[in-house]
Amino acid sequence: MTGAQFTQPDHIRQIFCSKLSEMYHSEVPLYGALVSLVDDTNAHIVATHPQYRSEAGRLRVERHGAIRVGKPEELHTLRRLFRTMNMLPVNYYDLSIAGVPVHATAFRPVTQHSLDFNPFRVFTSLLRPDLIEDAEIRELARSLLDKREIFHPETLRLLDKAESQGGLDDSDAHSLVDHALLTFKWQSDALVEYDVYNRLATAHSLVADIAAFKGPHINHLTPRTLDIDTVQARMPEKGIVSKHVIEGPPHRNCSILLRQTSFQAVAEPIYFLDRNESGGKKFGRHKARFGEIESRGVALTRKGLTLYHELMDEADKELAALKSPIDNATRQRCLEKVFAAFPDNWEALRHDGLAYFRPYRGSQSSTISGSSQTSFEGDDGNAYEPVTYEDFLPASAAGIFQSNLGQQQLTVLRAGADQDTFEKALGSKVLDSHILYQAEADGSVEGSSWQGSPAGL
Ligand code: OOG
Ligand code: NI
Repeated sequence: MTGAQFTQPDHIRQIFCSKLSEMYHSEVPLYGALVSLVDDTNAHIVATHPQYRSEAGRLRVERHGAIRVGKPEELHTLRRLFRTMNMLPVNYYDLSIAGVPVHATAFRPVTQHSLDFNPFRVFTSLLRPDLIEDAEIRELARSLLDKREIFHPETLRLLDKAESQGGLDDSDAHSLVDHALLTFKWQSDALVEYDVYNRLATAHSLVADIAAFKGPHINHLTPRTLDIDTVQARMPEKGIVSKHVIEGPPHRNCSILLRQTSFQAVAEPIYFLDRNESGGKKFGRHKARFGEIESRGVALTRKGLTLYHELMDEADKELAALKSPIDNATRQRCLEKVFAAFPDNWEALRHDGLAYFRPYRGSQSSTISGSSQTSFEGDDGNAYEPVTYEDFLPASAAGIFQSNLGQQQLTVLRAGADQDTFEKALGSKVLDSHILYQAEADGSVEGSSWQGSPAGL
């Protein structure tokens, strides 16, 4: 078979994303309510702000999702799976900083062409049993994970085939998507008894979420909105209980990085094994799955990120000094005040080297939330536009994890980052998003293909 007969990896990603979203709609109906609120809000903004019109299509399908796996081989196979969809691991995220015993990467398209076609990303965490303080629970989790197989044999066969021939024809591509979805699906039959689940949860509810189940159910999907403040404010109207605060930077004229909020995870029915009754089940509940929304701004350079972290630290200190629980309005007011020190016009951001910009591409203007105008003339006389931030923020991710895992006494060890072990499990290095953004700014990104391996993967 020749390359021309293979299904485009970008197309496989598009099918996978759309089927996953359909599956999640049916599994978590509240996600559907959130998506229609986001679609409504976006439609209103697009109707009143013509600069967004060319991107309305991308907005309707844009999603990111997240899964959490338990053992190195699982992460390794996920890398092979996402590779068939042109999704590569970008950045290493150490969540142990927030007492969450996982480290992570995001699989995503890496070229502008691929991102424009369909920007689907999956934040993928791997459990770090070494951070579980209690040795017995650590071993329990390890032995449960050792015994499970999260991939259908057909998924594994098709991955071998894709790798040996260099691609998949249409029927194999569809079959791969359908079998891969089984891994992401919710399974209400737990792998363990109720008391085993509870023991795992005493180490960390995340340990139970990963090790007590047969598979790494997709735990959220996230549509992108042009007005996150409005969606957050309107969630109660739709009977959606939102997370208390929006994570990330404040609302600005020139949006930076990523702002996120979610609704609280729903308590779903689970049937635990019951060792007293042969074949019997014990009914219980587990909270893991939620819906999230995001709004994306310009990608910041290392210099811009340093300033961002300084200002976030300053705001966090101010907020920590307040006695009362912090509501979203208080948090946003404080952030807006502190972020007055972060330039808020495109040319200043470009001139000061705080954010990434590329030569203006014409009508395909960037979908930067909340900004009235995205293309501009630099003081060198050239036209520019911002490069959208396509990644995640560890502090925000930790906030999202925590709001959905409940307030619990954290007993995990804080051993620091361990990127080497993560990359060994993955079977490759993670890409550095700064290199990708810089290449985009320089106009030097080559189209990525199945065979081509950008940035030396
Ligand atoms: C992942 C949380 C991280 C985000 O948007 O920052 C994430 C998880 O809860 O598994 O998805
Ligand atoms: Ni997320």
